[in-house]
Amino acid sequence: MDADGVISLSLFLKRIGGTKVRVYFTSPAQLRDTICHSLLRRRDLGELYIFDMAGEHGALYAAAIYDSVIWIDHHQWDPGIQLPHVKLIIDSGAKSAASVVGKYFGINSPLIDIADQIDMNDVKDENAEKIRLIIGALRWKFFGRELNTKLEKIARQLMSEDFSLLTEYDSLVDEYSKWLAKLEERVKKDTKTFSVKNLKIAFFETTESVPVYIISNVLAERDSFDIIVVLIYKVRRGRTLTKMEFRTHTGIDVLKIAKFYGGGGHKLASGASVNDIVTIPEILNTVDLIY
Ligand SMILES: [Mn+2]
Repeated sequence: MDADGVISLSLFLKRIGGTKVRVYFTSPAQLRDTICHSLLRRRDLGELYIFDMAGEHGALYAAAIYDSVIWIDHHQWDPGIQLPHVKLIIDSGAKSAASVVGKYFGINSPLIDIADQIDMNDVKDENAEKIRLIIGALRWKFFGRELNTKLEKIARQLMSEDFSLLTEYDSLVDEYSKWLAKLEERVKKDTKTFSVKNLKIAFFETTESVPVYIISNVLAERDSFDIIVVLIYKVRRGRTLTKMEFRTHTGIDVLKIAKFYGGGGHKLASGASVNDIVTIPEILNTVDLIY
């Protein structure tokens, strides 16, 4: 559901000449369910392409119901199983999944460098910043099926590599930028910092989805943190769920802590979802235990 995923889709669509396909944007925690949902009431399954997603056994077996699967990713994970018609192309050294998709399909595009910049949180040019803001704004404003449609639309617009098309999002981005400015103020005010085993740890808690790079960048102005933890608490059917995001300014391996909570990602950027409330003291204990 992020810029890397959207750009991966855009490159793929370009490769197949913009043909109509069914597209699902999802998260690692939802991947198996999304695949199962996509299977319903289909006579012919055909090919499934999965981009920019770490998987696990359940998702792999679910995907394997399709006639053939091409799974292209750059997260750090071990599929563990080999299914004959599931082709896994995982390059955990790649800056973006889009760069692996580009290489696989033999596509050269300025979009690949843009995906690299956004996924590494090292945005240098105007178009990369614009695309990051538009996708952030869409995710802030829309959800569910509507968000899915909007993200597919922008992937199709990006196929042209004509970035002047993106002016239609200007007013939405303006509105979103105002919200981002308020978020930055909240981060400055509400971040809690701790030190465990000589590691500087910063926590930001929220009840709404937030772009994690903003929090990491705002905190980088204050200090160099070894672990930045963003805790997003959501209530579903009376139960509190915790979405955790981990980043680092100092190169500490944060994949380790995400894996402890059943998540995954990259060494320098990772996340996990837990069907329960996870508090700051609990996470501090975990850091003490595993680092
Ligand atoms: Mn990615």
